[in-house]
Amino acid sequence: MAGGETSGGHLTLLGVWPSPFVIRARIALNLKGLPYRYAEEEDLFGNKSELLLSSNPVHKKVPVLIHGGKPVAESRIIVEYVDEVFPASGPRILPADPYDRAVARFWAAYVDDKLLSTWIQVYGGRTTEERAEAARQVVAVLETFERAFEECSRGEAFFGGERVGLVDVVLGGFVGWLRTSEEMCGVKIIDHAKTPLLAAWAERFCALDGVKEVIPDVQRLVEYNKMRRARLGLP
Ligand SMILES: N[C@@H](CCC(=O)N[C@@H](CS)C(=O)NCC(=O)O)C(=O)O
Repeated sequence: MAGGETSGGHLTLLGVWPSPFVIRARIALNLKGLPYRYAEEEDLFGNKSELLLSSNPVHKKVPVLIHGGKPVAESRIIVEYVDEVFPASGPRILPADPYDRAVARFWAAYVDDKLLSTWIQVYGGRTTEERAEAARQVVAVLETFERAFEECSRGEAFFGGERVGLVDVVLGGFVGWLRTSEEMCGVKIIDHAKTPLLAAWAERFCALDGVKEVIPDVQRLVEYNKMRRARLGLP
């Protein structure tokens, strides 16, 4: 099926390339091997497209997946949606066992509740010291993920075990940004000495087909962050 056509109609993803939320939705679609049209919002912070405003009138944020004309918003919901709607396409992202599924959802939520809220100051903190302090706090959050990896992976390559699962996709969307921390504030966040399992996981995950194409290059993200900071009047 070409041009985004699937059994329930065309798939279109509205996004912007640097967004960790969009990246996770793209990873899920890619890993499932689903054809979709990717539509980049040209001016997300100045002039949102009519399609975005009408598809996600509550949050007005990307990503939005439009399936056969019906919008699905919120990245984690999109990841779960494509896995549920296309169970036979590609590998399953959600575990079959209800307890394992609950655990995966717990850690996926922790990415947004804790990692994102801590990291946001690395991105938007006022001074280099504020940003470096936020980066040190992110390292502490990753130490928690190091322990979670040990528990969830059961000695295999991914949080999902032998195969990529929900936590891999949700955390994986952030890896590009976590890798830019050293250039942004002088503190390395993905640190082989402090979180060796996670550092090895990040390399393994980013080398996968369907993932490597959508994780942005560090220098491109650094330049993007400089541009956003200038627009926000941050030094
Ligand atoms: N909880 C949302 C967050 C999405 C989000 O924050 N998207 C940002 C781009 S990274 C956005 O669209 N921002 C536009 C705005 O704030 O107006 C999700 O998981 O999809």
